[in-house]
Amino acid sequence: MAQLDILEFPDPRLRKIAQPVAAVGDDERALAESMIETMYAARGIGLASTQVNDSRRVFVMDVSDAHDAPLVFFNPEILTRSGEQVCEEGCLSIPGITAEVRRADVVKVRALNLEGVSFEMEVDGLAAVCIQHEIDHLDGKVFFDRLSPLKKRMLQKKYQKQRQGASVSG
Ligand code: K2U
Ligand code: ZN
Repeated sequence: MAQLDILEFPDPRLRKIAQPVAAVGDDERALAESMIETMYAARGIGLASTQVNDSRRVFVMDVSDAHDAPLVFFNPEILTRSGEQVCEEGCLSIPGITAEVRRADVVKVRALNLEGVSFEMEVDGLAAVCIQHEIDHLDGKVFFDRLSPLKKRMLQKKYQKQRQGASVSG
């Protein structure tokens, strides 16, 4: 499989809303495999198709300690969410910036797996954060959007300065 380019904020393509797949075929499985390879290469624990400029609605995740248990979620839907947690989040599309984000602590999600079979999973903690973070990407959102207007403005300025510094130093 191939490593894919990850779009970086403020690329407008990160604002596209991913569309459900009609079926999980060989092309969809190849996309998922490439996303898993790209996620590991970028040292991520999640990656959404929007971040690699693909409109099919899928994300991959691996929150295992050994980074050897990738999961694939086509057409994911959050069925229930409960509780609350605050997690320091980063994003492969917004490198170098982190912020505390408030999200549900427990989520139950339904999706199609690599064989196109529907499954449900209830998770908490970091897995729950990751699932919510990735589904936000599929809906054209980034974690900045979940911050207060002041915090969002501050971090966007910090990120822009960081990118300008990087482009000057080459
Ligand atoms: O979608 C992405 O950009 C990958 C995200 C997923 C994620 C964000 C916040 C919290 C959990 C998952 C990350 O960049 S993956 C990097 C990472 C690694 C370990 C812990 C948290 C984030
Ligand atoms: Zn992200």
